[in-house]
Amino acid sequence: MVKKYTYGKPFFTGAVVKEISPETSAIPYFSVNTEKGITFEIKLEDNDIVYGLGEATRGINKRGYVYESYCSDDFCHLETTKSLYGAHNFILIEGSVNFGVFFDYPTRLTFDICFAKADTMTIHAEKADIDVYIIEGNSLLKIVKSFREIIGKSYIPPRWALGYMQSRWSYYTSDAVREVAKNYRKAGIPLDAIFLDIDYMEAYKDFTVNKERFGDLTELIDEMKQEGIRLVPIIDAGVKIEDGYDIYEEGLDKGYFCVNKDGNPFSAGVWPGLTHFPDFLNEEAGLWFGLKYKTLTDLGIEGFWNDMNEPAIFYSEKGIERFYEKLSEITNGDKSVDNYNKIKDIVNSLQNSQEDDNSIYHNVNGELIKHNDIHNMYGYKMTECTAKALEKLRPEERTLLFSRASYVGMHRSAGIWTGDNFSWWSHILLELKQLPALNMCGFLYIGADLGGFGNNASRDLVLRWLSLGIFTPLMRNHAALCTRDQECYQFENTDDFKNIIELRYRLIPYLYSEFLKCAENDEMFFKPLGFEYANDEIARNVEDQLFVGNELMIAPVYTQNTLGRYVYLPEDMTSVRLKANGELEFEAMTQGHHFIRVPLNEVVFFIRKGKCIPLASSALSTDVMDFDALTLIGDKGASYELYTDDGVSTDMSKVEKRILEN
Ligand code: MIG
Repeated sequence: MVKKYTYGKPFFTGAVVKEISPETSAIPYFSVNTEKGITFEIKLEDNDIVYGLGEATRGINKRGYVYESYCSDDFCHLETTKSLYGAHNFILIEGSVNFGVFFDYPTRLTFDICFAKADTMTIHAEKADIDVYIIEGNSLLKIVKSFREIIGKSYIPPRWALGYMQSRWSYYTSDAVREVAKNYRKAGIPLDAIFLDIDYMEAYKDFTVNKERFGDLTELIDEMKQEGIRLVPIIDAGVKIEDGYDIYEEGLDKGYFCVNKDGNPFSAGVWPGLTHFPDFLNEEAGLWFGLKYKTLTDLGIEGFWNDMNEPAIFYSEKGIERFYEKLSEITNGDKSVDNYNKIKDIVNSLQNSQEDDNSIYHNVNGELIKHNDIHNMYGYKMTECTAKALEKLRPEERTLLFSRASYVGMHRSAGIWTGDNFSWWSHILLELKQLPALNMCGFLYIGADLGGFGNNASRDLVLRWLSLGIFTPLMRNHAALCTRDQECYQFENTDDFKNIIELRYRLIPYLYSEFLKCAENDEMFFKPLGFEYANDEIARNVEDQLFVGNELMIAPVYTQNTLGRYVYLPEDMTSVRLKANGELEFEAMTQGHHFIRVPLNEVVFFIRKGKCIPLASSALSTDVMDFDALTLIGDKGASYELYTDDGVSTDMSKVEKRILEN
């Protein structure tokens, strides 16, 4: 059951698609204070768990820290980071009370989850204009489902997007792309896509292609497609200011860019140089930008990733003017620490500054709206516009699309990747913890940069991360500029990588089928153990294992130089061990704690009691996989309901449902 409580005049975000009339009675559970903005407060018992917040740092249980929903380009996020790329204001409280709550509020929202006071959670917004939805139900899964029902169905990618994908900032030439494909094929490692980062463009201008380095892009796309490999180009939010560049000139002419208070387009420095930002809050402007993807779909492109759409800003034109003014206050030649600190502050004030977010304006149905009041909607609306345009450009087939910034509601249009992580062991575990929280908000097509984006990845880290990645719908290896190459073939004994990625391909019929079910029924693909075992005190405190779909449990290894790990089984299960030779070994295991040995080149996962899953044979790409020749593994006598289709059609009524008996 969902109830809505409206305070003030909330900005319409479109996150909730179901019409719900606001209650006139006071909100339950919370005390509300409207002295300064609005603050919701609730007392919690020691054993209550707070789930949610989507893409955030720290635990599956969010207790003990302060988080801020404010889409941020935080390329080096630590345990202390409060805001990441997405803003997902859904939380779920389990224990002495059981309910979900969604704060529909498009800009900075602070969640103090038992940090200032161990028994108190407070949620604070600067403006008392907010819609709050209270969702009740008799289990956590039902509460999530009720929430998902009001925010609308999740995006479904084409099936090939569940294949393994390789990315890099950047593959600079079409020959570099060919080289990646050749090396993967030579090593016999499956691959379904290669990503094009910003350097495929001409001077980082959206919807252009660099002629010297990618002059043969059309041929390249066809050649790769023959190999079963799709190319997926990046699109950035900022449009380069350059005379003669059609996107810039049209946007300027039509008034489609975000403006300063004076009505002139807002300018900021990003990769292309000085840019304007399309005003995605203005529907007409958004659709105009979205239809520009045609330049690339016309060449045969079937997937995109939208980046820099928090929006990320290196500096604004006004900001750099302020910078020079402040610099004049610095004493030339002064070697004091004071002066050093001043210089440092002035430089640091340039990037992603609050002052800039306060100076950008949007045109929403003819009304000027301050960016800071709707900040968390920018990437969401960019990607929604992209998706709407792609439906027009490629009406028959699903297009792969994912974004960096997001807000609840964007899950209907696309997936997300979790932004710039590092090649750190702690970021493997962070990914695991974000997955179920993202599912709660409807984001099903999700994954992190496998192997880590920043810093140099070691062979063992990539192997362990892939061993988690084979279970995430979005399975992409991506790395930053100036870091060690981390394509699988760069390391010794590529057969170990091949074996693990082949397991992914064998699992695709299951993963795809579970994905379709979750999208159809508003369910979670990744579940913390406590969602099924709320009365098992140990299960509800497990922070490093997940159910994947309804049949599997995973317990990835996320520490270096280890024999394996402890695993808690909330019920009897069958462990499945992928051996280095590709064979699967099964062992019946009893409920309770176990130490599981997991050599680097093996993967262990668990099939739940009374369940079985289908496996296919692996192939070099999903295009050449046989999705009909399936074998079942798991409990004898169990059955599995398989969802399957042609993998691309936008008509989801074509999905076939078939019962397989083991
Ligand atoms: O400022 O396009 O998160 O995946 O490789 C960096 C270059 C811009 C950030 C993205 C990352 C991408 C990079 N981009």
